Amino acid sequence: MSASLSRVEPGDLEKLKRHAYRIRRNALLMGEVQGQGYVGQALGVADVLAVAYFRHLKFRADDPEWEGRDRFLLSIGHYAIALYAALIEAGIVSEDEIENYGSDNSILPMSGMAAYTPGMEITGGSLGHGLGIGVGMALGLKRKSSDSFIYNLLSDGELNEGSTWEAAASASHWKLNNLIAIVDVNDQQADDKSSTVLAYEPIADKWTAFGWETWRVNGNDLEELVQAFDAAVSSESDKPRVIICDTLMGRGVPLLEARDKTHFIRVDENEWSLALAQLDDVYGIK
Ligand SMILES: Cc1ncc(C[n+]2csc(CCOP(=O)(O)OP(=O)(O)O)c2C)c(N)n1
Ligand SMILES: [Mg+2]
Repeated sequence: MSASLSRVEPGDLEKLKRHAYRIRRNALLMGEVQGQGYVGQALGVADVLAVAYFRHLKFRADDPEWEGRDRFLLSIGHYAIALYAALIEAGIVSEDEIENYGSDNSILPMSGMAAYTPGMEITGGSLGHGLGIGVGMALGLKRKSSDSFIYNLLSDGELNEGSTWEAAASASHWKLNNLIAIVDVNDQQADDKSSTVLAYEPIADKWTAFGWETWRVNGNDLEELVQAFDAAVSSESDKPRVIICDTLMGRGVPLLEARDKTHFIRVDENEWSLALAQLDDVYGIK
């Protein structure tokens, strides 16, 4: 962590913890509908989404295209289930949609598509493009004198893409201090551990060298996340900001945390109720 740390009230943490629990629960319920999916990512990134949506993002649940909103760009289209879980918790998408997840004509397709889902700002499944889109949007908002932020969630797998680094260089060139990148470092991608496929360390030094203000936190620790997000949002520098979040896939459900291959998981029918029960247990919910 760099920058001075803000004090986080225990009550705030309790509220965020509750949101993170419900985001995880929504993701498991959607996973159960299809019997499979990118549930491990949703569980891993739930704490990050809780802090982004319920501490910082400006949005209107009944008017997702409100011009004054902050934009949350999901560069990793396959993480759609994670964002849906947060959009449901935020009241932007109705809870009733859970049972339609991934079926034909659902507003919640398995890979995120902007035209289908309120609150889904971009279609991000072709990896490595979200940050470039974020740069364009951040530049556009600046030229309109908007005070909205662009948040851009990308993955460690996307650090393998040259386009991510072109966007990173452009963001500092254009002094896009309204752009906050969030990197989910779960050390996993489709083929293997990310660090085995292409070594990515030292990530923080790389972003700093590209002209970004940089924080690195345990992405499953709400207090650390709050401190980094607070610092990124309130910084007065003219640099773009990045919060690098080390997360654990499957976090909050021990049976999924223990899985070897977590990129796309299949869960036996009887295991979904066990997963939900384990989540309640971890959160001390009876
Ligand atoms: C440009 C592009 N190349 C390849 C893919 C295929 N693909 C889908 S997910 C994925 C893994 C990407 O890494 P990461 O997002 O870190 O995976 P996770 O953490 O979800 O396992 C790949 C290679 C893609 N969607 N887009
Ligand atoms: Mg990954």
